[in-house]
Amino acid sequence: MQSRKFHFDSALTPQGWSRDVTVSLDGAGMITQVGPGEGGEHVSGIAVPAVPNVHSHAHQRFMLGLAERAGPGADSFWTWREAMYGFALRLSPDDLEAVAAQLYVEMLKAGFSVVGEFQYLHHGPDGTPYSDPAEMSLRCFAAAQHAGIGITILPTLYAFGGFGGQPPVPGQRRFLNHAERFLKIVDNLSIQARGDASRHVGISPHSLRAVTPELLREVIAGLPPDAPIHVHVAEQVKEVDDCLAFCGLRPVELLMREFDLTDRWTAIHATHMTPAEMVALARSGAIAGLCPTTEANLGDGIFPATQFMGQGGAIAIGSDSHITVSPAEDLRMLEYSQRLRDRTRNALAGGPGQSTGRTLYDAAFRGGARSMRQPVGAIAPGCRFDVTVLDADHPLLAGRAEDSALDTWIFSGGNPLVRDVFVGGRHVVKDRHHINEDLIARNFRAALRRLDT
Ligand code: NGQ
Ligand code: ZN
Repeated sequence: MQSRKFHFDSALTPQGWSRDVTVSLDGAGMITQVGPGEGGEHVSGIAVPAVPNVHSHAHQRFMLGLAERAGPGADSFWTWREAMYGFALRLSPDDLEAVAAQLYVEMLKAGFSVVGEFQYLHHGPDGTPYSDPAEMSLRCFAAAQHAGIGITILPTLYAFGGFGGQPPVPGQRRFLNHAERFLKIVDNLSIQARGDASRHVGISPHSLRAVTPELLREVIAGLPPDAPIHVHVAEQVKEVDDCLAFCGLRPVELLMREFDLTDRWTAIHATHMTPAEMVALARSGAIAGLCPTTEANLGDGIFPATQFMGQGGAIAIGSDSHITVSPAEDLRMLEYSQRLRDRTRNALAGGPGQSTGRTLYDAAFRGGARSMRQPVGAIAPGCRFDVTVLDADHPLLAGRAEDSALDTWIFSGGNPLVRDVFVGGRHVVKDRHHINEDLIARNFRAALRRLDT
């Protein structure tokens, strides 16, 4: 690619909102300069840094709308999980690639530019590894490339069925690895990511139910020292109770006793914490990877966001099971959970007079960039040009600018206000259309027909 320039009427930069901004890019899609004045290609609308989607299980997108019917007994997270395992056993590599590509198109159209793929469907349906044990994760790379989204692949380390190394259940057979084969997966992915700025590799120990601290330490010792680590923790009350019964500690306490958490770590959910755990997690620098629409859908509970952010804790957002795919909706759900719990308004705004949407949006793109460990998260020199452009001509944005435009986007229902999205300087969503959306949708429909949903 050539070096280029884009001109925006309005843009959110680290210095705040600026009018008439020209952004220069190098041939690799990295920002070299941001300054006042006109020049280059004019893109109409309001430019904001695109948000990373730090927690995705792409395979779950294909059960969308198929788990919302009351079961014979009481429904819970755990009955949903049984149903999800049933769906997960049916996907072939081609199916996963088709489902993930469609999902990634939807993410881009909603304003996300990077996905953290927490990928645990490693082996064939009977549990036999593919000839390349990284096959399924490589399909996520292929889907991301086709869609043009940045990806931090987080192959999942999964070995056990419960705290203390309990045996896995048959429904988990596609997920399981020992340290050696797992590190082979990481290596094979790293080879494919080398020299590609839109790909990055980390790991995701599934949870302290699925790995022991000893196994995880062995794997971490085989990784580059700054590879990101994402782990589910304390999502459900039953998980907290089982952890207490196993070792007398709660999951976040156990995680922090066993590992020295830093901003290399993202704690997914961390819903159920005591005030002391919450303060310790916030001070560790670890990012809380929140998935508010999935957490609501699965009946997890309410994350203590006012307290955690009040302690300076970093957050990021993820669409997780993809029951909804929208940064605006996840941020709105996060704010509403606090309002409903506390019977207040503007619960997460930074302070008097500050915009709630702006506080949340800043937190999500900054925390998201750290969690993904990719050079994104600001319209500033040295960052990748990952930018979401809101449609200033949309009737809902008439008379709205800057923070009020962000608040309107986040509180109005979201996605229709996103007009253009750039990833690494590539214009992947143009006037609400993704550049490959027809072909990707055709492949997705064919996969759903094969899967007979
Ligand atoms: C997952 N999903 O791994 O997809 C989990 C459910 C589990 C969410 N936690 C399975 N939202 O936690 O064991
Ligand atoms: Zn998850």
